[in-house]
Amino acid sequence: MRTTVGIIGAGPAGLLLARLLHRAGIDSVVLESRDRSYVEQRQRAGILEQGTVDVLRAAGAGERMEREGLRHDGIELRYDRKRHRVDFPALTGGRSVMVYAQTEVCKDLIALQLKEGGPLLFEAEALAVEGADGDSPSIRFRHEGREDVLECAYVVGCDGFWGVSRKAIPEALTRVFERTYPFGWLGILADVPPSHDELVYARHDRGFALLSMRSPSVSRLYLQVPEGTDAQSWGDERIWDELERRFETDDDWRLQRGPITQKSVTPMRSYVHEPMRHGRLFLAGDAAHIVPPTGAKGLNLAVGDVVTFARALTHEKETGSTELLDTYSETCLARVWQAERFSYDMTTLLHRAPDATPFEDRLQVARLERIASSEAAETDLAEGYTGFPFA
Ligand code: RFL
Ligand code: PHB
Repeated sequence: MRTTVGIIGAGPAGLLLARLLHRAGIDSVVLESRDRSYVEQRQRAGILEQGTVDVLRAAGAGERMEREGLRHDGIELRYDRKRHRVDFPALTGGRSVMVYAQTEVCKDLIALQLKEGGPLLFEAEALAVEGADGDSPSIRFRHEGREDVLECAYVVGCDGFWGVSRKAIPEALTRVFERTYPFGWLGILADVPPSHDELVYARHDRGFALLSMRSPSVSRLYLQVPEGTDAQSWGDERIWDELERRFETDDDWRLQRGPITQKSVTPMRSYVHEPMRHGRLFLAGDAAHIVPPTGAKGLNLAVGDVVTFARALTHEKETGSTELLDTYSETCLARVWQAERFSYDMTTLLHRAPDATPFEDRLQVARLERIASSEAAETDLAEGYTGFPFA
């Protein structure tokens, strides 16, 4: 099998890249190790930045998002039993975000790809990327019990943090920057209308809590828990009791409870792999970088990477110049590091480390008070949350 761009992974990065290339008249093949329903059901991100929304619309993939997505003009910060709303459009010259789940983005892109795009093979596991530093890289993969080779002009590794593509970059050329956090998020889905019409990020002495949503009738909530916590060790009532305590306010706000339909724990990590390119192999999305979910940046970074790659390859096709492909890694990393910084700041602002001292507790509250009382500080948060511009 032969194609121009071999794409490993059908998460948001791989699927959107295939769509962008298709619109630019460049052929591709997507190899995905899992089956379709697994990819469509995997609960993850919920927040799309304005720039991501614009890209999906321009790619002709925004129709259902337009109808079912919820535009959000702010978030609430909660601390010391107080509430502070951050008004995005007022602080950023009109920017907002969209609540539209990653599962739905993936469903929309898969349907479009199968209808209009090039091959998208499920249960096709890439085993290795070969010849990345030569002129004709290839992907060795297993599909329907057989091993096969996909010959490509370019390979884009969109295979997430646990994928194989990153391994094809020689260690001697690589630098990894990493930080793990001594806590995780216990996430639940519940069949109950969200108790607030915007997301609530709460700092509490017992730990962080987040109220989010999937639709007007489905809530998505998270609790900071110790690293290594087993989700099943938390009973439903205990989860609701703990959420209630961490969201407590002095006014009459109440948390609505409902049946919990899903429970899982996510570890928290910051990770950057440099460079993001080696010869004709390019890394995009979680394959190259991870952020803790507090800033809602992971999916949006993946979108920035694939937009950058699609633009660079289109430029090469139209002008013969490889200049944008050659600067892919630097271009992406500049935005990646801004998102790393923002996600780290949000995480350390709102989570309570197991060894936190009373001094650090006071500093966190002082940082929150600063955001609530200084338009400059609040604008910095609003600009970061609604998204750094694509290059
Ligand atoms: P993905 O989504 O991990 O997709 C990678 C795909 O590659 C496949 N794969 C392979 N295929 C073939 N051969 C192989 N050898 C393969 N190895 C792996 C996998 O099966 C998979 O289908 O990476 P991608 O596309 O880079 O997308 C990244 C995002 O998924 C991720 O950054 C976000 O989900 C992070 N994230 C959030 N991001 C946001 O922008 N906003 C949010 O609100 C947000 N909330 C979150 C999050 C992530 C979370 N978890 C579970 C980590 C909340 C949570 C709880
Ligand atoms: C989500 O809805 O899953 C979500 C929202 C905001 C975040 C992280 C996750 O910061």
